[in-house]
Amino acid sequence: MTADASPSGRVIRLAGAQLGPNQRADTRAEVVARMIALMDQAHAADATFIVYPELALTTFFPRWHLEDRAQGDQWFETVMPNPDVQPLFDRARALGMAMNFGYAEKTCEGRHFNTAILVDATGKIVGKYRKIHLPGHDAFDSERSFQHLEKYYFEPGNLGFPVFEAFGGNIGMCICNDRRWPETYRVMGLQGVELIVLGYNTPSVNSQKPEEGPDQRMFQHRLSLQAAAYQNATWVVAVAKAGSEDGHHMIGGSVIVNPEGEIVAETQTEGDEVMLHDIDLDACAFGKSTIFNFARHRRPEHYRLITETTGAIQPSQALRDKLVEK
Ligand code: CDT
Repeated sequence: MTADASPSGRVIRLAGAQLGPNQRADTRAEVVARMIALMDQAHAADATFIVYPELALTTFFPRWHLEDRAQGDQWFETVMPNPDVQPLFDRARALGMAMNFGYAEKTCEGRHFNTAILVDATGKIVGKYRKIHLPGHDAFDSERSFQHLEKYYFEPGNLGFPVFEAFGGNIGMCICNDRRWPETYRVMGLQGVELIVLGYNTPSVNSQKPEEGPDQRMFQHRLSLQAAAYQNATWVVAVAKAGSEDGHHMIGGSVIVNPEGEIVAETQTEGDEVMLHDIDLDACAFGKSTIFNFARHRRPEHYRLITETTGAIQPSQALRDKLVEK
């Protein structure tokens, strides 16, 4: 789906590059070749910024429990770019294409993160984000119909939710499950974010609730993104890795959401597919200066619980007294 070009001066022609499934046996070289093919399509359509999914280079490996955790390092990158990924960087630079993609990162200190990077049109990494909201569990769980071991393979990100001045605007990143948490977007909203890019791998069934299937998952996916875009007056671009990886199905439904919360582009398949839109960054200004003018309307003195507590606490008179402004 393509939308009309905007008359504004700060317009990015953006391509969301949904990936179909990466099987466990697929090599990095095979996946990178598909990513390059999508980049070529995006370039032919005049896009200058391409967004790929979470853990784009591999299968969604947290579904696989390896007794020996260290064996999981086969799915991690220790250097970026590395020889497997260099062809993608080379093609991006040759085409003058900026990009964002996710990968499993192992640092030189041996720490493991679920990471996304922002790369400018010269091939320079200008931004990095490490996933903060890690869903799932940290040990094999026989009660689930399949595993989701992000807490086993990764530690929570340590870079906060940074916003980068890039491509003429304020650009932020988050990853998959982060998109379900309002805090993710508001912290970036408070840095004036105008475009949030994210990738996801979302199983189409809840492993703990079989009646929660693809329709409900798609509804909650869109609900989260559309609410966040509207409430922070920002563009949000969400790109799936979709389809069936070794028999494990994931939803598609990659979307571009405008600052009014409306979906303006959406993929139609569960395979490799490019969606396009002209992202007018100036379209954020109205919401940011009116109903969501944070400086004018926010009341952080009443939001203390958000940073002072993690889990919900029981209401009590003592708590109510504590929350009253004195
Ligand atoms: N990759 C990822 O974060 N997926 C989660 C699955 C949630 S169920 C454990 C998501 O929020 O889509």
